[in-house]
Amino acid sequence: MPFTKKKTGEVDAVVVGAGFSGLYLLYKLRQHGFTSRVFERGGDVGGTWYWNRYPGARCDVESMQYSYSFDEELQQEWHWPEKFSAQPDILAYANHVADRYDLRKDIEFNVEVKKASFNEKSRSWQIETDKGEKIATQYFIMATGCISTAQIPNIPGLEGFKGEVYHTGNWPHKEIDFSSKRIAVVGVGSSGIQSIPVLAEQARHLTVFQRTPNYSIPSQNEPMTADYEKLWKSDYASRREEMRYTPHGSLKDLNDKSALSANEEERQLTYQKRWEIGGAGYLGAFNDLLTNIESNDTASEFVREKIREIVKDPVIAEKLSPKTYPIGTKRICIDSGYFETFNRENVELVDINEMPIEKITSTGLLAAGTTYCFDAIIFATGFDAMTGSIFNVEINGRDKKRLKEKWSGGPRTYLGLMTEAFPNLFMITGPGSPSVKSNMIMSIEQHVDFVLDSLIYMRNHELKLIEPQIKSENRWVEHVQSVANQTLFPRANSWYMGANMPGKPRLFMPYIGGVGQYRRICEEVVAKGYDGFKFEVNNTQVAAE
Ligand code: N01
Repeated sequence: MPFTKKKTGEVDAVVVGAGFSGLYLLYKLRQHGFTSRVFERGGDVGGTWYWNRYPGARCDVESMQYSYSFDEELQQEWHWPEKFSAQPDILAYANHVADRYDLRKDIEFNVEVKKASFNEKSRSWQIETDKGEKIATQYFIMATGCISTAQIPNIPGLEGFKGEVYHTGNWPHKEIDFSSKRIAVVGVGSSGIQSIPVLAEQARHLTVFQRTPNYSIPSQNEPMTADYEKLWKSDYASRREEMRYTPHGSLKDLNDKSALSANEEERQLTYQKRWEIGGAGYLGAFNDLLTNIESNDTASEFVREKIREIVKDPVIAEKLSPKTYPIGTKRICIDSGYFETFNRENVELVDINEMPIEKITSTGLLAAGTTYCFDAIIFATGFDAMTGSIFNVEINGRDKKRLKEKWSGGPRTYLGLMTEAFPNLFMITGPGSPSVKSNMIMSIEQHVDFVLDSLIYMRNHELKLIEPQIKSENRWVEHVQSVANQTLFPRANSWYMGANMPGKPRLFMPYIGGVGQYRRICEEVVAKGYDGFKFEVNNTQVAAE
């Protein structure tokens, strides 16, 4: 379908972001004859995989599963070189998709959307970009990703540091030669844990500043074998269908047995087997690891024991052993030789609970009176997750209501897709949906399909606006929290809880009820004529029957 604007300056949909959400949205909007403009602040497609180019960046969902399923030809033709893909391969795939469906011509790169205001009179959105352009659109779709707003902590003195400063989530687009350099890495989440082993091999000396140690499971990554690829490709469509109704949107071996029903020997054997297989499937060893603290303790202790075995210096091993939160309640890390790295001569660990960072100096860092000198400081300090990239755009809904104010106590959505008083604003994998607790690409596809089905429904019924009913939104917000409260997740100071950002409301943001369960809820909502939403035909409200 050719790209034709409705009339000068006005389109059916404005999409923010050209990551995996934005690309698929554009494909579907075009396929169904909706005009659109896609704005991307980066210089090319790929979203999170465009920005996160740090050494060692890799996906922790298996390649055969972390990819689009919407086109059988696409999934048959693409070859993944490894079981867990490295960032350059995932970015190459995003580029392939953009080329294959000729998407780039409708994406405007290096353009940031700054403001979006709902116009009561025209019943449409007015979008403003950093280039000063204003665009009117019926639908406004945020495809900005969940972990896209990189955070550097507010440590005094950073601006005076004379060396190089990097953030893993905003990595330069060129090779950096660390070979003669003394470098610091601050932060040991997934990004730190992936980059530290690679940086340690490159740098003269590496000092790791750790606030909270993390549980990490070896990825046991390996080259893709022809047999494994064939196994998937011979049966891709039915495997994808099965994935759509699983708890995490991926096929994993989940043991439906409590850790406490097994005896000690069986438990140890089970954990050992999962450790050898590698990856996040470790958490599927028993069915109650994320709901029962006693069960969780057994899985946590197994990993601590592994750390003690791997790390030669017992003092460092203890420092690297997480003890303050249950395994899995912060995003589990998947590594390639992380703990082993601390046996290297050129690697040092600083526990900032014992040695608090006081300030950054012109030559390095001062922690508890000790001066450390560095040529480069790398912040692996994470993101303002789930809401950060939404708030980067000033969004004003009905009666000039600001989204940031409405969400000042935490995000409020219906199904993680829409929020009341902001008609025709959709969020792909928004807070309150499985999003980061799932195989993201499967969740993106489900949300984009939902949005397009809604747009088609509205076109067929000559409806102008869609918006959640406040009572459905309130019920959904409560449901998201009540499901989370039945788990151990609220016990950790995680970014899922907003705890990594000073002043951010503390509540569990993604929906943890399961990808399959969530999909069934969405299907039921649609089957009941968009239950919980209300529509407007010009100025007349119509509640879903
Ligand atoms: O960020 P994080 P990330 N002083 O927030 C520390 C996805 N991802 O970029 O734990 C000192 O997890 C902070 O300490 P603490 C994945 O979903 C996926 O690593 O808050 N330290 C923590 O150690 C992941 O979960 C992949 O006490 C400070 C670290 O910085 C998410 O992105 C790869 C600090 C931040 O860890 C985010 O991961 C990479 C301060 N002021 C990322 N502030 C894969 O697919 C923060 N820290 C594999």
